[in-house]
Amino acid sequence: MNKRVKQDGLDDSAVIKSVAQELDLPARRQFLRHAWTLGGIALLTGCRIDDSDSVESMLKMVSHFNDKVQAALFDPSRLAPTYPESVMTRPFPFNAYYDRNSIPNIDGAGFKLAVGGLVQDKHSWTLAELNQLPHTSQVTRLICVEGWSAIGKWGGVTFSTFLQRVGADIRAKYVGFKCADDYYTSIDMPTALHTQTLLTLSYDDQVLPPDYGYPLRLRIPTKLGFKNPKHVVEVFVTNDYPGGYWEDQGYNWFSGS
Ligand SMILES: Nc1nc2c(c(=O)[nH]1)N[C@H]1C(S)=C(S)[C@@H](COP(=O)(O)O)O[C@H]1N2
Ligand SMILES: [Mo]
Repeated sequence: MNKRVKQDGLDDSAVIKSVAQELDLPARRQFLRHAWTLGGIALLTGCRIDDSDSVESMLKMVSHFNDKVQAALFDPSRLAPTYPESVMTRPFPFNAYYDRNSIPNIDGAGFKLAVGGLVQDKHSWTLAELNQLPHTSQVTRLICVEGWSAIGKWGGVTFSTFLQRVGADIRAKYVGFKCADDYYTSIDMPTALHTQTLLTLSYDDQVLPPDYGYPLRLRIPTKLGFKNPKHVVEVFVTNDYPGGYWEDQGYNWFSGS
């Protein structure tokens, strides 16, 4: 990830501590065991991630972690902490592999979400159709591996509801996402079906702004920020490992709890 300064003034250990404190004891132990994937590797390794040497060593560490072990430990009933709106981070940080000038400019009126792979119904969804599905919202923390975190409010459709509507084969291993920029990522099916995984259409009760992924992003509070794709244009269900933009450069694929 590119060089940047932390955006919300929190220091690394404060981030780790405050997340850990939200958890009850068994979950906290679990969290602390996995903290280097959850809270940003820098937090535990003491690697500064603003110079390329330590990014290298960080990536090496990450690649030792076994996705299968993490998947086996995954408990779909474990919830990410939620917060009152009063502690939302304002302004909420923008992050992407490019700067603000390059945010994709998407025409919502013509927008369609493509749906592919192991699903019964492959019709593309307009925003109006998506807005007709039942909506919910969450105030959760987005944790970026670069060493910052922020609390925001996202609204939209519980992703499992959407998967049900399209007749997804939930025995499949992966759900993949393609974005309007060159970004892509993928998640395991248990995470796709997790109750807090949200097909997001709004931020802070407003139409999702371009910064945060207009018109559609996946919000997955049990995963690191880079597994929360913005500007999603296609969802597909597959048994073939789809990888991801950062995952294919060495970042741990599971990256979550
Ligand atoms: N399409 C797309 N989605 C993306 C990214 C990106 O560059 N492009 N960056 C990821 C990373 S690394 C983070 S931390 C979050 C940042 O989300 P935010 O801009 O809403 O804070 O988006 C993720 N989703
Ligand atoms: Mo990130």
